[in-house]
Amino acid sequence: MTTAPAAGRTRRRDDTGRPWLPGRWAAAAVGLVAVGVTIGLAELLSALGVWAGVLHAASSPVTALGGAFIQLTPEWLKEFAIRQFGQHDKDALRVGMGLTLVLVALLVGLVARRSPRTALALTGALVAVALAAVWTRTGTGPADGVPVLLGGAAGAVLLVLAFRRTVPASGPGAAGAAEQVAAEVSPRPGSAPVAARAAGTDRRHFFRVAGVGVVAAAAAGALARWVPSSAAVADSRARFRVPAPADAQTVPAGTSLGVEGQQPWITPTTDFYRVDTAFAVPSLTTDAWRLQVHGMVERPLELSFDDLLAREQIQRTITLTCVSNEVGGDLVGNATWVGARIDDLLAEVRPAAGADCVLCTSVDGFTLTAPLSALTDGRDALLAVGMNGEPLPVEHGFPVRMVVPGLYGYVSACKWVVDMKVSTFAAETAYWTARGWAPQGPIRLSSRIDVPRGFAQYRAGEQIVLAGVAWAQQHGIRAVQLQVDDGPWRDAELGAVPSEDTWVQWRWAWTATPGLHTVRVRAVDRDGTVQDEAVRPPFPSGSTGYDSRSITVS
Ligand SMILES: Nc1nc2c(c(=O)[nH]1)N[C@H]1C(S)=C(S)[C@@H](COP(=O)(O)O)O[C@H]1N2
Ligand SMILES: [Mo]
Repeated sequence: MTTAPAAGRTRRRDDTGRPWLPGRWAAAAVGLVAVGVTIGLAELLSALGVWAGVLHAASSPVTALGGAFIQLTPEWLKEFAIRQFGQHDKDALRVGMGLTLVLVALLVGLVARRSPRTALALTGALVAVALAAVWTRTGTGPADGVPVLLGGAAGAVLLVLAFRRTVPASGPGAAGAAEQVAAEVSPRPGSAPVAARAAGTDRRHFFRVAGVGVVAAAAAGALARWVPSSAAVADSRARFRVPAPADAQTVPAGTSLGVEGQQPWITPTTDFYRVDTAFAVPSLTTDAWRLQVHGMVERPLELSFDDLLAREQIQRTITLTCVSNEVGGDLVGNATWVGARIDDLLAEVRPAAGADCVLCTSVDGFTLTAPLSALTDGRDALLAVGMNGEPLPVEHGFPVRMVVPGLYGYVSACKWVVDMKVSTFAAETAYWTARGWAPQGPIRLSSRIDVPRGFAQYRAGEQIVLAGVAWAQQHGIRAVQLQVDDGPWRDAELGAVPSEDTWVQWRWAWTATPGLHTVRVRAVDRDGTVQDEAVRPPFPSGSTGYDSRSITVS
């Protein structure tokens, strides 16, 4: 304890004896501990924040710095890294980043030995760099800087506590500390017992602080990993680039009719409906993902994510539909998926005769039974890794989900899929079928009015434009028809589509006569089947009935 301010600048000692100065290695190690505490705490706070849904994944300094580094790396260096390290270019990045941090941390400790203030300034600079990385990631906000700031504060406190004894109680800090060092090398004769005692106290303090720091950093780091690893998943997702498909469907011009208020033909990923039983979104990284394909098969197999990517990737636009969608509802969306064909995969494992279903299990235990025929009849059933040009969002099944045209999601679209067991409907029940939903779930022919949204008022003589979508996955839409009151059914204009597996936009213009009218919509598929008019609820096999609007013309 510095009980009396030092009198002279050259003899900066007090009556407790000369302050003990940690050795270089000890100092460097404490620098490591301080940076460890900073990163450990920041990672923990970030993981908790992401888990609680209040922070962005890039609030993690490691994620943010990695992202910033990749972004700032010049193209030639990236190419070099990919050439040198191939698949492991991200590991090389991680090792490089880790080494850099270790070096900076050692430097902080060494500097702190001489000048704690400079070390603090260095820590501040490190925090500033991490903050810049966090805040330049797309989607982050001011709050995402909190983990780094608090982590940095903790690291700074540790440095101050550890090196406090060598900070002069008064006088110019850095210069004073340097003088202390100078003074230390020529110990005052005769003060040895006191000095030894004081030095012992200081040393104990120093190592106690360092020890607490090590434990804190390790605990924070371990906890951060243990917090359902959404940060790790976000990191895994950020590092995955959807492969260029070997076979990409061409989408014709004119899919969108461009009516104001109409939903876009491709549903933006952020607007895509989400339905699942997952309370907390499962955390599965590409590294951890494995798919078991087994059951009634000749050659069971296991796929890693790399194995999956090594298979031919195809790109298809497919409209997904939830069986719970009400007439006119929005539990339906159209997206462009990239993935590997499921029929090829099943052909390789060779299902046994008599098998008629595939029990698909998600990493969180959700199950569904998909008809084996739908997965092997040549339709574009996919193990998808990409959605609208991006890796699957975590809530839509990252890293791998199923997409099967023509079947409702509850019997086909297993998200976070890790297990496919070829079996029989007689032997299996799945999550929803156990609750009474139909074992077979073909999507019902349906249509919807998007414009106008609800009750609408128009003036007599004004042209009223109605618009919406219709879908009949695996069958295709031949016509969409509209009926005013009890009048004849009239054909709407249809948008272009690349296949029968997507919804079709429609548009119909009508010049109104005064009065209150009801307009109804129905679709006809390519087989000539007319949409079912009977009103049915979604349970147990999908809603039916016509969507309609009341329109007042005055
Ligand atoms: N693991 C898992 N996959 C699942 C579900 C689920 O609850 N858990 N729900 C299914 C249902 S009912 C539908 S409609 C679709 C919805 O997919 P989306 O959330 O990506 O729109 O996912 C299907 N896959
Ligand atoms: Mo669903």
